Amino acid sequence: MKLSTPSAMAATILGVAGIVLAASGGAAAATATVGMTNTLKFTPRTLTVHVGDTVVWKNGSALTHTVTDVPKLASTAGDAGLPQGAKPFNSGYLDPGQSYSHTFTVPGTYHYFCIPHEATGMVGVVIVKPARH
Ligand SMILES: [Cu+2]
Repeated sequence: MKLSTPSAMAATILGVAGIVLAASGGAAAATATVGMTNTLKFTPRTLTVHVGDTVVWKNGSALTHTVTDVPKLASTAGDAGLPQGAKPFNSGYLDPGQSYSHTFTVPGTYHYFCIPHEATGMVGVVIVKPARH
């Protein structure tokens, strides 16, 4: 095989890495989707996934929302919460049509909220169970 350009080299490296990822772990990681609505809700409000899974939040509304799990940014204690060892995350402002994704690596219960709509109850929960075996 002739690798004449850096991009060809990169494509080859990525291809090999893809095979390794697909073959390791015994179970493929999954992707789950949460919607963000005009009625100021995350749907589903509570989602259960497994370690290694990715959640994609899609703003299908006409409003701007955030996906925020940063305890110091919450007006009400308990609207944000993370298991020990998990890092806070924050999408920033998502315009209509935009998405944000987060891959969960620490099991436990995550309470998150939308910054502009926390006061009106736009909060959600992700429960992360140990990795599939
Ligand atoms: Cu919102």
